[in-house]
Amino acid sequence: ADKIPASDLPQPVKIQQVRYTKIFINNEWHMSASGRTFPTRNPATGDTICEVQEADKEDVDKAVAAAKAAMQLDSAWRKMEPPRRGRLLHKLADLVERDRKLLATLETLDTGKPFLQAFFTDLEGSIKTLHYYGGWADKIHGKSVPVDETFLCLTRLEPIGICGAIIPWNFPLLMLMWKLAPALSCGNTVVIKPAEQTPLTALHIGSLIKEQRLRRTQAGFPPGVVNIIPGFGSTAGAAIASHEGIDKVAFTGSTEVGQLIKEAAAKSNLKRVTLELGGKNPCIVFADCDLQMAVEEIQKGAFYNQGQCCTAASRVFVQDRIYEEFVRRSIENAKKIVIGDPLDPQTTHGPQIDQQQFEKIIGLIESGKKEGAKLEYGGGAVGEKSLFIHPTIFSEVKDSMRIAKEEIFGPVLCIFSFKSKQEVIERANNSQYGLVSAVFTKSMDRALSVSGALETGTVWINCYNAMHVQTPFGGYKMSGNGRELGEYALAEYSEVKTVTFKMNDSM
Ligand code: TXE
Repeated sequence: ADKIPASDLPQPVKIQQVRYTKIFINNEWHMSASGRTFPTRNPATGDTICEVQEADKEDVDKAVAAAKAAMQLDSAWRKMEPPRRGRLLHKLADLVERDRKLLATLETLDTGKPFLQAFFTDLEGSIKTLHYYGGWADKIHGKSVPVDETFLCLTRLEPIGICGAIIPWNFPLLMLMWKLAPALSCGNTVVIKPAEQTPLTALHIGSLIKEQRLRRTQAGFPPGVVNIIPGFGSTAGAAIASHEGIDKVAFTGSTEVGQLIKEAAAKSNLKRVTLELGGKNPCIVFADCDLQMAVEEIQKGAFYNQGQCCTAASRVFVQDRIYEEFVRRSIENAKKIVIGDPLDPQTTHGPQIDQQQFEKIIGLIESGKKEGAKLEYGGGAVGEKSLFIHPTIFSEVKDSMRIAKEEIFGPVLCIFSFKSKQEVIERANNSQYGLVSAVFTKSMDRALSVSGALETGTVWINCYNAMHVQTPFGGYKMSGNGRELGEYALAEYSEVKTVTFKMNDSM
């Protein structure tokens, strides 16, 4: 967005009334079985945007029945040629592109994230994910495996079946696409639960699936392939995790709920589980780095999306020789952040998602002050009765403090100082989490040796939040199980079957 002249920047669209607020099953819109609805709110204003039908167990059962019927061996979906599955994903990407401004506006209203970030990151990433897995659909194949001359062994990759997806509120559309696109590419059917705070973009995707189907020239996804059920975690979400008819569940959210989901999966039908959970991500800034670049990249990492990222740069270890200068420049850089109405293209920092998250973050900021970290910038709410929090910088943070150990999920940058490489690797790895890390240095030898030692699923060198749909993403330790994105995600949505032929006529 920095390179585009201001007059050419996309503008949010005016939304008088949100059109899609019901439960999407079998390519049709449904009222909730209980008759209940729930409000979805704009975190920037506190206003209710609209009421949404509230799915519960009964609605999940209906969605699973639809997804199961669509998965029968003789169904249109099972018999569809793989290239056609790919074309449907590409076509869906085109419809998302067509509605890009509308979707980015809905995302901004529902999450409070700045519109241009929604437009350039969430929407760009969603479209790329659909195209990428559209490309894979006809390239997912097994092997022939040499055993001995009396047998011929083949492996086949088959869909797992009905895949549940439980989505968080920080990147509602993007996290949905990370699950929907590989699941469909591999030939599965899906039951998706968006977060209760942010159901609107997911429901708009339901309308695009339905529209695709209605076009006479090109049949779309058959009914039941994609089902979207807005509702709460402890009801609809829990019903997915423990459902006997669901074969796999993919979850992004808190580590605590990730544990509940794995437990429910184990106690029900041992469904496959992939989890993308919290992080407490270390960044290591060596004295020989490009300092200004490190300051800017790390600050984006810490404050992007109001700090509500599982990848947030949350433990920044700076070598003692450049420590003071790093802190000084970080404060200067933070002054450039523009807090305001997320729909205004100038705004770079919006509100937190809801009161609960707001209070958790303020509580952690207060704990930092009490435990003796040095508050360098920000440190509290912006005004009264709002969900906005000032980007906050603490220096002199000690490893034992709560802000050093707990995932804050808010705009708080914690700066630590270190002396040696050995020491900093041990401290960086001293966490239950292991999602991402970053190393800033001009020495490639050091970058390689440190990246080898860090216990995280991703290591960024001289960059931050450099996400690509082609590369796998996921966590070590309690940051999760399995990988999303890239070729690796295909394995998370496929079963491998060995087919062995006896050859009675061997030479
Ligand atoms: O997450 P939840 P919350 C972290 C972050 C944040 C904390 C709490 O630290 O402060 O989690 O956020 C559904 N069975 N992350 O409470 O509850 C819920 O409806 C099945 C990290 O919002 O984990 C929503 O769809 N599902 C993160 C989804 O889980 C359940 C993103 C996530 O909500 C459920 C979000 C249950 N019992 C929060 N309970 C990341 N990794 O990016 C809730 N859900």
